[in-house]
Amino acid sequence: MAQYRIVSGSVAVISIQNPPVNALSAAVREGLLLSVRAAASDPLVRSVVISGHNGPFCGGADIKEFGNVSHLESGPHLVEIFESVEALAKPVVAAIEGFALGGGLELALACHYRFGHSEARVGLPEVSLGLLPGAGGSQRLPRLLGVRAALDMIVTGRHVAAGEALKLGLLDRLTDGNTVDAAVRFAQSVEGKPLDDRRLGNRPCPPLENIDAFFEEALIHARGQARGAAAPLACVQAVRGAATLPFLKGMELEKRLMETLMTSGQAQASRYCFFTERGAARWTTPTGARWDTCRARPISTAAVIGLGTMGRGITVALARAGLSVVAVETQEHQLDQAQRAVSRMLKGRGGVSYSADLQAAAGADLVVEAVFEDMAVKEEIFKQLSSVCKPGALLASNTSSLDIDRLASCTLRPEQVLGMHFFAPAHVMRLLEVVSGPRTSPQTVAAAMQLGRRMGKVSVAVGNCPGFVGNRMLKPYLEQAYFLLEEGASPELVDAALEEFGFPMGVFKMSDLSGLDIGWRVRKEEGLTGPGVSADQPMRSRRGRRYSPLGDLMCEEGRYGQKTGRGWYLYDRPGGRVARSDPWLRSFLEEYRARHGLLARRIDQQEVLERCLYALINEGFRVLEDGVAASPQNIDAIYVFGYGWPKHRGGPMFYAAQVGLARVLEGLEKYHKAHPDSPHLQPCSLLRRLVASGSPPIHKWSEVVKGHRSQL
Ligand code: 3H9
Repeated sequence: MAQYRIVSGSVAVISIQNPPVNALSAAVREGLLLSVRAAASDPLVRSVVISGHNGPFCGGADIKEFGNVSHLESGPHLVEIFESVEALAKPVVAAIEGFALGGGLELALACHYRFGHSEARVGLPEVSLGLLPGAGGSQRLPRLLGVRAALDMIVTGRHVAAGEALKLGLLDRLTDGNTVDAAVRFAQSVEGKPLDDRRLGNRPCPPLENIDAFFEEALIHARGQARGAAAPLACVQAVRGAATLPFLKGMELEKRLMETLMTSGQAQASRYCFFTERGAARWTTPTGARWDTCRARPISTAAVIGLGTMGRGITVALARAGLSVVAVETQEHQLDQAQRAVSRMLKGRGGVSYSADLQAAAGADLVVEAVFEDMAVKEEIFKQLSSVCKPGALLASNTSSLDIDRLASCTLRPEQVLGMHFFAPAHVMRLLEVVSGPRTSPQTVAAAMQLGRRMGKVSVAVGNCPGFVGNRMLKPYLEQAYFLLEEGASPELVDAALEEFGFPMGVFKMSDLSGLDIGWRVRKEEGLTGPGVSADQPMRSRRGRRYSPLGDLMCEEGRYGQKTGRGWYLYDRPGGRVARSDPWLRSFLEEYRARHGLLARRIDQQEVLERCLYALINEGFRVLEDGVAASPQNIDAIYVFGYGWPKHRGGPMFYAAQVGLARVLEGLEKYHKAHPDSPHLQPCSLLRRLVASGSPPIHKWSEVVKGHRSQL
């Protein structure tokens, strides 16, 4: 809806009313158009102010309508409304508080003047929904800012703070006071003034030299960043239209491009990610119980134990969220280094104190243990924390795979023990797995979930099992990648297939980055490594299933990845980042295959994708079956925000649904038949049952999962 009132005798104030973000739903569009017409025809009205009701200006088109063509098409179209706004013969001023995003900013661009609150932000984030600014934004913004600045905003979708927007010329004025009042006063001051030059649709785009070369380069750059996503490329094309075509022709191009994107699988996947991210915070158990209503104890002080890379990042994330943090590291040398690194990351901001003594954690509301991934060391720390910390304090471990319940058993407060699995670098990565053990209380989980939100994380509540959700699913994916090397693939081939799919990094580059020694240490602890020469434990088999010792052999050669300058790839120095193919590796693999009587065969990209991704997806179904994740949406949030799964492919479970569950099942059956000693390829029973019940859409899977035990 839109509210319409006349103030100061001559100013029509139209305010968009659709909480919480004033999205442009069909009813709002209807109201807006009627209000604009009313302002046009009322002789008393000499100027117009458009604002958002109760705070934010407008969060753009109503994303909930996108999946439903009949909703989208009911009511007037945004393009038509914005044309009437721009064409109005009376000055129209946008009064922007909070945010003007997507269609919201496009509306402001159709206005003749833009007034902003100093804390407002503006942007065209359509690209992250797999779209482009499709209500004139791709044509009006370049006319206002010039091609370079407009292209940057449109292709990245970034939010621009008011100060920068003023400098760019996107906002005409800022105020610290009441934006609507200021806009009304301003509107009165420009009543009767000529408007032609204020109409962006009338203006040519500021000229640009070497236009062809500029857009050629922009396309190459966007292609490099887009990792297979169509929207950034369409954004470049649309902006090119703004720079080279008359306004109306440019609008036609924008419309054509938008129509293609809007109905694409990529936009559907990106939209799904938008709601998945928000849904994770709502946090329901697989049985449908809601815990987000739980009263959680507020957390204002925290202690971080262990200041390696993870501990430092966690300290920064907590301090940035406004907590007062005690950072504890018992090794003096490491403490000094960490203190310098954390101060640098926090850019001198306070809130962190340092200590070499665990006693310093005594007063904290929450302790996050981030020491070395070693059960015995962690158990000892939890024992000490149990007696050192104040009674209500929550004790969290940043373990990436160890048993939370075992840690809880070392304390006298098992209901206050949980896992908070951060992802490196912890102050940057959005994902937080909040791990609930069998004895963790809902209040404890709720406190961690709320804290995650304060840190700007996508927090997902998960159950306790080795690797929790993310790393548990990663294991079969990695395993298949190793098997593919044994069978004839190269790291380059496997990585290329995964990068073309959209991952920022293939699996082998990723292992080089995180360090091959980490998995090696875990496998050693599990008793999996070693020569395995006995008859019941041959080299390539462990506990009756296929095993690839390739990673172990690499570590024995001292090839730990980037940190040693050599891993699956070669780097120019230890710690180097640029991966080059290594001829050594090729002969290493050839010798390995010869030693084990393996015949290298030609492996294509499709097999790489199917083997790696289907194995991962299959484990995802097992995770659902075991009740370790509450929903397929939660699994997808974990993969998109923690593991680089491309947003335009929605997440592994969404991808499985998009490929077709029957096809995934068929693929797994085929590969399991060819590799019967690889149990991760054996289709899980939930997948079979879903296919048997006609492959229902993803939001209905819970009906088939129902009845299973929940670990949440
Ligand atoms: C567009 O405009 C296309 C046009 O170019 C052309 C069309 C032809 N619609 O994020 P929050 C819901 S595309 C519907 O938690 P915050 C959201 O789901 C659009 N619903 O709040 C949530 O609901 P629930 C371009 C929306 O304060 C609730 O509002 N615009 C929309 O942390 C609160 O959201 C964008 O891409 C929407 N547009 O952040 C902006 N936006 O409570 C997308 C939000 O049921 N939105 N909801 O879970 C955002 O980035 C953030 O929501 C915003 C507020 C920054 C606005």
